[in-house]
Amino acid sequence: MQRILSEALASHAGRKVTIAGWIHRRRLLKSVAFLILRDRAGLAQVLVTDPAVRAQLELLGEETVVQITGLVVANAAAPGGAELTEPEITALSEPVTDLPVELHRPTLAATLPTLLDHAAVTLRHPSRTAVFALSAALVRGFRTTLDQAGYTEIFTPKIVGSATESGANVFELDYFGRKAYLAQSPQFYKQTMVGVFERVYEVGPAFRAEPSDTARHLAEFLSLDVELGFIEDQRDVMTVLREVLAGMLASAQGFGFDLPTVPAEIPILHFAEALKIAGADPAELDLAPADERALGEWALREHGSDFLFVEGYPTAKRAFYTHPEPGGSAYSRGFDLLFRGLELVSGAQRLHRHDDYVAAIAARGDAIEPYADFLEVFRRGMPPHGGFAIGLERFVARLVGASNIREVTLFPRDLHRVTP
Ligand code: AMO
Repeated sequence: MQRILSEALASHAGRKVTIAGWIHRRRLLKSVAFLILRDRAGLAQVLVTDPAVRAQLELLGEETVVQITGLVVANAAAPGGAELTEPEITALSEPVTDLPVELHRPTLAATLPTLLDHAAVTLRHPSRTAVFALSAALVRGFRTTLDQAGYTEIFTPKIVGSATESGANVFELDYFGRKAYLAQSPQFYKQTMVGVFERVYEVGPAFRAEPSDTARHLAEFLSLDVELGFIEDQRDVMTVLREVLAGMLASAQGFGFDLPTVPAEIPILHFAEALKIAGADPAELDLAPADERALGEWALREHGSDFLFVEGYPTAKRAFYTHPEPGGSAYSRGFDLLFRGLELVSGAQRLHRHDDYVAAIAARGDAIEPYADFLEVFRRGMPPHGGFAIGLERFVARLVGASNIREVTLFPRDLHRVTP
């Protein structure tokens, strides 16, 4: 018997078919019973009139995995406009304990710890599933946009020999008796690969030993990294980022979320102006979360935009590889993209000359030696280049209005959680 998906029922009216999935819900009425089956495509209604099948159904709990063969009949009141009748039900696997949540309710009523402790089950709820379908579509859009623009996808190691972002929040591990780290970012490798492919991207995990227990930090997140050569300055990178965001959102239509549009020109503020608008102390070297929120409101009010670029962050607060504004300026060619008042992306033009790296590292009082492998490529000819990294979970959390990044992460890792 041909097995079809729930969504295809209506197109098989009048035929005998088999569907398979989980018992989402049972409704045992006086004269008839309904079984709502859930598969990867959605829900299907099964009408039970035979007393023997009804007696069988009464013994099958929710989330039992079943295969059902029956006759498809058009029914405007059923999900998808058709239902399966005269069913023969085969149970393939029966749950052995009660469910931690009621999956058949339209909204999942559970605390965050319950959602996460039982993630493999709570993720079955259609509201949670939709979030991860959205994430996958965003990543697909990221890849497609960059593939079409001539970028090469790279896969770089996540066990690395040195920290890239800052020494403090790096996970150290014992690597055959030597010290190694979990990569905080593919930063060095993506820059290095500009020297090979000119334009590269990577989709991969990034690890941060984040001591901050906040609603927007994870110890492991998905970093969408881009790096490109032959740029004038950070503005070229920001243009690419705009295209990438538009491509991601275009690919994410159709999952039931109301998605924003990316303006043709995302407003840009210089860091110093941003501090003023946020009402922050002009001596500050970074934007606090409250400043970012105020700037998000400003961008929406003044420009009708959910997105805002802030460029020219002080060099002292950015990573050593960031290109400063020329002429002895204290500002850099580093930028952030704020989305609805939250930092979603960091990027910059990078240094590309060997001597500039040596000077920048020395100016920070750091030793050159740990960076020797990275610096080698800058002795061999590197074009002016820059790039950025988007935090996927932050993007999704803001898009779906989740108040905590953990809600949109399959199996979040944080200060307190390393299981399930
Ligand atoms: P940065 O450290 O700002 O930049 O990270 C880039 C983006 O990744 C996301 N992000 C996080 N998401 C969840 N939990 C975390 N702990 C976390 N930390 C960062 C944010 C952030 O904007 N190498 C540079 C990027 C570059 O210049 O190309 C970097 O890693 O959305």
